[in-house]
Amino acid sequence: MKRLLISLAAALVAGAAFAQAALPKVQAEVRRVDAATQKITLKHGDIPNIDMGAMTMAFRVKDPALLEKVKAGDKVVITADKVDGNLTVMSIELAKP
Ligand SMILES: [Cu+2]
Repeated sequence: MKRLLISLAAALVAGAAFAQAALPKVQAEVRRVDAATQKITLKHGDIPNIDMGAMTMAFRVKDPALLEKVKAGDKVVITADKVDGNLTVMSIELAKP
């Protein structure tokens, strides 16, 4: 069972990585996580794929589960894109120290 779960998790990670391969990774720092509205406020660096310079702003998230991995103050690496006209965080992971 454990082995199956690990395989499943690996497949999901591989699938996610493939889907986001085209989006540039962006350094950011978490300022606020709002689970109720499913938004995250990030101080982010340049996001070339959506023509955005560095700033602090709130994003929607592709999946609410992304918010469970991080908290205010965390240094992270994100990918972001425009989804139905809304700026959306597509992936988020803790930055390697
Ligand atoms: Cu911005």
